[in-house]
Amino acid sequence: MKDKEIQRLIEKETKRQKGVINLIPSENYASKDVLTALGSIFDNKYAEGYPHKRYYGGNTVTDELEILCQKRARKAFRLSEKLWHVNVQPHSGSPANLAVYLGLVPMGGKIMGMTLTAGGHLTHGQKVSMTGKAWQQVPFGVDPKTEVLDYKALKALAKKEKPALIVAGFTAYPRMIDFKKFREIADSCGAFFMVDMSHFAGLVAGGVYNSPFRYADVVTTTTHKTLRGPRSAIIFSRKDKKIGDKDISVLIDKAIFPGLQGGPHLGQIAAVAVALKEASTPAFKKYAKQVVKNSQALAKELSRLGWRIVSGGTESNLLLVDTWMGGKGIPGKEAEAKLEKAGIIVNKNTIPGETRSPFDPSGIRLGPPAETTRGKKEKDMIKIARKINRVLRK
Ligand code: DSN
Repeated sequence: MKDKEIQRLIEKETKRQKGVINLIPSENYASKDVLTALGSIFDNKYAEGYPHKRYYGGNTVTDELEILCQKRARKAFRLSEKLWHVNVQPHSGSPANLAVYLGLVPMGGKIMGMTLTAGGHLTHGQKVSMTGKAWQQVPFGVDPKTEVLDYKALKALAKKEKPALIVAGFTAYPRMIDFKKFREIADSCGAFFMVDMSHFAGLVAGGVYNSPFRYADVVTTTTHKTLRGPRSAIIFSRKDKKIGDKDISVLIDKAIFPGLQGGPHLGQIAAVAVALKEASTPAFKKYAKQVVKNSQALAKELSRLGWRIVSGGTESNLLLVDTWMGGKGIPGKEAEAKLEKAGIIVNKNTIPGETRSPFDPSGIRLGPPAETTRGKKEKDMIKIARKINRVLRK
């Protein structure tokens, strides 16, 4: 590389990434092939529009690329082309979610989503996000005692508030989600049902987490978390669902382009296609299974060492540790900083019923997807848990 300054930073970051234990559950290490496709000459091309309907010439190859990526997305999640439309153009998860609301919910309408402190994402209608300014969030949390979803309470809320759309699939919820129950809740108030499977998409592809596709009208996902692709996103929408005489898939496509975005990032689309092929292999199934086993091993050992695990455990790629324990432990911010000094990267996180602030919350969020990519197993998780315990108690 001629640019020595940037080359130096790439080398410095490579060394940092290699030298730490990375327990951020939304990060991963993409393969060389994914990174090669991401940095390929596809990035030179403008392709506003969709395959065979572009606003620029020279798009014969990119049409082939985008269609192949859509096909691979259906294959990775075992979907029929008859039922599912795929949009691979969202630049990342936030515009993907925004596009679904823009397509399906009238401005000012109600979106039922989980609060940030209970584990919801910013784009599920939080006030500080555009999604909470243009639409009105109907917030829900978890049961304060069990710290898991209370479907009965959700149904009562949905019937009272009548949201236009309900979103499930969260950022810091360690448990399995019952999508069938959410479907019933959405049907009881006539709402669309959307699942944001960003965190557990790789686990769905690997067959170790409930698939939302049997029940949802729309499924969004980022591609860089458990799916182990580049930073990007996909929207899946049912071809048989309509608003009036308009297909929801057409409304969502229009919301992405020209509603929110200009030209798609074709290097990203090429890299997503590579990742989706990788996610369709038996080796990836084994990886997904190991991610869950590793999460559970980490949670079990930390719990044995006296740390409170939110909801008592995990069935996914992540766990939440209540490090504050009502004043008996240490705040999440301090825990994050201490662990980073010891070479373990985590993120501070709010916990259900948070009594502190998002900047200095009561807990930390941990997850093994990146370390599992590096080949770590349960015995390594036990060692890591013991190191975390030593550092936090110093
Ligand atoms: N920021 C991501 C996460 O870490 O969960 C969600 O978009």
